[in-house]
Amino acid sequence: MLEAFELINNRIKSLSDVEPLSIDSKLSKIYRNLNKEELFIFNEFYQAKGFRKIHLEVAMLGKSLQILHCVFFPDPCYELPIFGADLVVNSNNISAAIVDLSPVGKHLPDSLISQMRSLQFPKFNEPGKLPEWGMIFSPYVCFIRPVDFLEEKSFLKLIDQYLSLLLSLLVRVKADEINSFDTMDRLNYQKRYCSNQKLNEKTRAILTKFFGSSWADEYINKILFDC
Ligand code: BLA
Repeated sequence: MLEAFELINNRIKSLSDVEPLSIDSKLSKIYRNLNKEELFIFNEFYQAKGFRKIHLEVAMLGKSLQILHCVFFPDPCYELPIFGADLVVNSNNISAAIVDLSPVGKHLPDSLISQMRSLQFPKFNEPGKLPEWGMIFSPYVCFIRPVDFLEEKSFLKLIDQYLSLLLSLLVRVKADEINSFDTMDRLNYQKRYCSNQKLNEKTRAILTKFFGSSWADEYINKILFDC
C-alpha cells in the first residue's frame, strides 16, 4: 500500500507544472471515531498540464480495511486516457487490485495501444470478474487478487508502467480547442466514466457503513467522481 502510494506520488511529482488543487481542508484529512473504530481518509488533489484533476486517496477504515484510490482525470482538451487504480487491502491481504488506462473515445489512441501491447503483461492466477458498469475500462484493464508477494510486485510494476505510458503520451499530445467536437466528445466519455463508477456498490457500501448514506453520496458525487 505504502509502496503503491509512493510510486504514484513520485509520478505526480515528476510532472513539470504540477500544482496542488485547493480543496476544503475538511476534505483533505477526514477523521471519524465510530464505536471505537478509527477512520482516516487522506486526500491529495493536484492539477497539471493535461490533467483537470489528479486525486490520490488513502483510506484506513477500522483496523483491517485499507484502500488506495487514484484517478488522473484528463483535461478533455487533450487526447489522454483516464488513469485509475484501486487497491483494497483486507486484514493485510490485497483483496482487489485494479489498474487501467481507460478510453475517452471509442478506443484508446493507436500509439498507446501499440505500447500497451508491447508491455510484458504479467500472468496473474486470480483474475477478477468485472461488473457490468466496468465496460468503461479498456481491454487492458488489470483486475486481480494477487496470490503472493511476487504478484503484488508485478501489479505495482504495472501501475508504474501505465503511468509511465500516460506521461510519455502527455508530452506528445497537443491541446484541442475547448469548444471543439473532440473535446466535447472526450468530456462526454469522462462523464460516462464517472456515472459508471458511481454504480460501484462496493465503494458506496463501505462509505455508507462508516459515514452514513448522505455523506457517502456527497463524497462519491463531489470528491471521487465529479465531472
Ligand atoms: C472493488 N472497491 C472495491 C471493493 C471495495 C471498494 C471494498 C471490493 C473489494 C473486494 O472485492 O475485495 C471500496 N474503493 C473503495 C472505497 C473507495 C475506493 C471505499 O476507491 C474510496 C474511498 N474503483 C475506483 C477506481 C477504480 C475502481 C478508480 O474507485 C478503477 C480504476 C474499481 N473497485 C473497482 C472495481 C472493483 C472495486 C472494478 C470490483 C467491483 C466488483 O467486484 O463488483
